[in-house]
Amino acid sequence: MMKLESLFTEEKLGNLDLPHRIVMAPLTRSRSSQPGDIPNDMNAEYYKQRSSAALIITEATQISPQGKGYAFTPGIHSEEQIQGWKKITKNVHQQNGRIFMQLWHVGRVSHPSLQPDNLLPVAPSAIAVEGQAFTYEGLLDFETPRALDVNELPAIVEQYRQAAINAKQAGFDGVEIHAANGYLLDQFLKDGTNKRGDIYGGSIENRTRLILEVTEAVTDIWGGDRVGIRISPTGTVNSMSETNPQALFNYLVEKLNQFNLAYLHVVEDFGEAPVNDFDFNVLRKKFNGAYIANGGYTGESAELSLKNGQSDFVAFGEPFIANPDLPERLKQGANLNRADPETFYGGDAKGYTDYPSLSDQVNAA
Ligand code: 8OZ
Repeated sequence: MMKLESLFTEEKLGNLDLPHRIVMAPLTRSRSSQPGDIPNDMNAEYYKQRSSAALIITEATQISPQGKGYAFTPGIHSEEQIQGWKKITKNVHQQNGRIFMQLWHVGRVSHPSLQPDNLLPVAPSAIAVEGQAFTYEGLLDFETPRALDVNELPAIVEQYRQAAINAKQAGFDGVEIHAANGYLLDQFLKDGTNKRGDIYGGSIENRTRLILEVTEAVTDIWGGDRVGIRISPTGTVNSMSETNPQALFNYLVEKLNQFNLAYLHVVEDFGEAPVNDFDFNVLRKKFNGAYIANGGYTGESAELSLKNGQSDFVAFGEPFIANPDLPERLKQGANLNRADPETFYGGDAKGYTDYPSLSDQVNAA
């Protein structure tokens, strides 16, 4: 067995000292209290159990009612939600953990039944996602979204700014801007979804405009060293496509450097066919903060990535669902519990807070 030495060295992330390199990836679990999309005690227990991550990044959290696209996901736009999140940040801090909130606007990946006044979801251009939305009435076909007017974009930036303020009130250590996986900011970035003729569409400079405005607003609140951003340059989930991802993301990363962000979090693989000519290392070399790699890593492949200088941290998703004490398990070379996909989204404590840690297993034996 390979020794996972690099995984267990300390490293700075922004101005935070992290004890090792194993980050908990953002994971949608769809278990907030209704009505109101409010984080609850069960959610607080789930995050507490996972406090030994070098950094927890929360599940994607809607910045506004309009930013919601899935039933049961939590928000950060109401007082009740802020109070709910406080229980989570308190729990994680009591265990000496660190936690960033992931700020999310889904754009077109929503459904009128999830939107204020049952209005159409919004997007850069009126192009529908293929497939179905996860609503309170079950799976429903996506509809063609309404293209945002250029005059509405300052209010979108404002939604991010307010959510960043609310996250600070809720006691987070920082925030991650979700610009990956086909949601609003990714829809503006990529040319398959952005057909705009104004200053937010067309050239790479124009398509990166909204994300840079959002980053400016969020770093205004937090300072760059408490902000990260997540991107998925080659991702195609949610009907995404881009003609020239390398040029687009090279440019974006160069522009992001002005904000001195803590980290760039890159979804390198979402279980899709790899894009052979995309070079993630170019992004890593261009970026002036830490690089968090994500996408199907094991302890061993993460170790190799760190050792080869391809990343500074590695974010694990599924393994953290099933192994609340994942860092300790990797350190000991212990067996990993397997995650049950049936309980990923929605439901109760089953498949959520009932996965055992090593100490639970010893006590049960
Ligand atoms: C899985 C199911 C629902 C949402 C993402 C927020 O892909 C998500 C998500 C993932 O970033």
